[in-house]
Amino acid sequence: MSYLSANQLKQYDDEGFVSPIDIFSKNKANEIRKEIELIEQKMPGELDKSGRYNAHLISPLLDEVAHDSKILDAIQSLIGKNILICGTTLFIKNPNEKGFVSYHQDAKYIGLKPYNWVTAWVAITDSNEHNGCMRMWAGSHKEDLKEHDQMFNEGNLLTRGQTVNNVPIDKTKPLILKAGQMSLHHPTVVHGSDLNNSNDRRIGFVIQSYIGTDVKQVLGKNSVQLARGIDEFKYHEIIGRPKSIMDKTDLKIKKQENDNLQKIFYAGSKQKGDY
Ligand SMILES: O=C(O)CCC(=O)C(=O)O
Repeated sequence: MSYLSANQLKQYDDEGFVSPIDIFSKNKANEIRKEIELIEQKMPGELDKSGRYNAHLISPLLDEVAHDSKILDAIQSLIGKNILICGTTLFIKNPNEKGFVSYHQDAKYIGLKPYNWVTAWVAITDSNEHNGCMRMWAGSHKEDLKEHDQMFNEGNLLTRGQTVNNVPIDKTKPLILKAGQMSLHHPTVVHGSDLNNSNDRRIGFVIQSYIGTDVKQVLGKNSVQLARGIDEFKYHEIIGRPKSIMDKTDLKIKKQENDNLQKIFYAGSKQKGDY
């Protein structure tokens, strides 16, 4: 039986996302926030810019989130029982900073094919319209990939400011989450987010993405962790899980993975007909 209800599955099919889904208590979300802030305090810069990717490789608590059985039950309802974790991203918007995310489709630049994958956005703090929650263009996942401009604009949290223009804002829906809830979104749904106008941080820990074992990386190389089931295709190298926080070897692995990821993101920009 599917972990997601018939209504939730319908929402994903019709709109390209499902939200909100209860996962953790507020206390657990706070504990996770403290672990993130401990790393920021002990290793300034480690989680900034390209360092915000794959923090689960140096944090046992974030690793635990990525392997959480409730999250995996929901993912299994969408992509099947053999599941790999192909990366994570911390989307942090601090108050008084100009952070936003331009409207884009993940499938445009992540290089994962076929689209048997899904992104889980786990709210570590509340996420709402005041502090810049994600907004989804409902139903846009049913159309082809769209043209994206590369804007490289100030404050844009996307590497190259990939932007779909002329998004009908009245057709977008805010994904309002309490700390400890998550949303799931489809690789081709158009989405973005506005500024954080609150006095606190907005933190999302994003498993980007959970992929079926049949999914290849066509723009470069990703290592993965087996989250559930068996990897009968073995398209990717398997990477270990952290035993302690900020372990030296794990820090090197994270750096290597993130260097590979930058190559994927920039390879995406050179594709013919792209951008
Ligand atoms: O956190 C945000 O505001 C945007 C996140 C995003 O684009 C994503 O998870 O794909």
